[in-house]
Amino acid sequence: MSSNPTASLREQQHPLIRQLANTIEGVWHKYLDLSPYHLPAELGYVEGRLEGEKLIIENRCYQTPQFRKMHLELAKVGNMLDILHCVMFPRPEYDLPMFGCDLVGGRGQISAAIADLSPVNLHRSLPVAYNFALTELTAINFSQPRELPDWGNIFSDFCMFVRPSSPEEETLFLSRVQEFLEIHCSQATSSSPVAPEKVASIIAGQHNYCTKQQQNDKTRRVLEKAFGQDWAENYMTTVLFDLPE
Ligand code: BLA
Repeated sequence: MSSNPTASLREQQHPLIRQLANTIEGVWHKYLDLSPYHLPAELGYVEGRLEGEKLIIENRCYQTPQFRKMHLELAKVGNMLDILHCVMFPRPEYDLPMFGCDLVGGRGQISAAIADLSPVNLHRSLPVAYNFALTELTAINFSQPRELPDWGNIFSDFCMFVRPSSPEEETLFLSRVQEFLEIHCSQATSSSPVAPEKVASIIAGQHNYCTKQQQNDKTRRVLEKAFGQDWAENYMTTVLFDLPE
């Protein structure tokens, strides 16, 4: 299921990033009917320089009947920084949460591992079936939980944000993300469009999600240092967190 035909940046990345990238694509291929999503031509594979090191970004992007854009990005700065970024943007006709995940590490240690299914409807509540399935998952106690930044009020109560402190915790994180994705993809494929009058509030919720994520200065700083301020702004608002129509 998760065999990966194309060689990829992940082969040179932290094992947790490689495993998570394979897991994400494995679940996507298993549950969903994927079509290509075309990113702006020049932004699929990008190289820049950061503090003398080469920054490489590799993007893969798909769409399905329920998701307007499913984006998996891998990035690497020499041997200093390894990044996995993934967001699944539902089409606004569906009351589905946003799946988001970010892994950031360097020199053999993942410093930030975050994953969530974030609600975007008017009440900022997850659909009942999600709540039920997520509540059923066994609780995990990570030894180094991390504090969300101010803009992080978009995330749900099920959000995991940790510094994994051992191979065991890395495996726990990986399997929990797989569980999130399996719940999400199976719920999504059996969901129906909402009444037309609800679409506007879902668009507004996705808009809020993207606007908050664009405030992540840590992401912006890495991109600005390698590619400049205008490029970083364009990339954050058209590739990472573009606003829904
Ligand atoms: C943190 N993101 C970070 C950090 C860096 C990046 C360097 C700091 C790591 C740390 O504090 O240990 C950098 N992340 C990037 C870059 C890209 C990226 C350059 O994705 C892309 C090219 N970020 C997301 C998504 C989520 C997210 C989808 O892209 C969540 C679903 C969250 N990243 C996130 C959060 C932090 C973070 C909450 C911590 C921010 C903070 O502590 O201020």
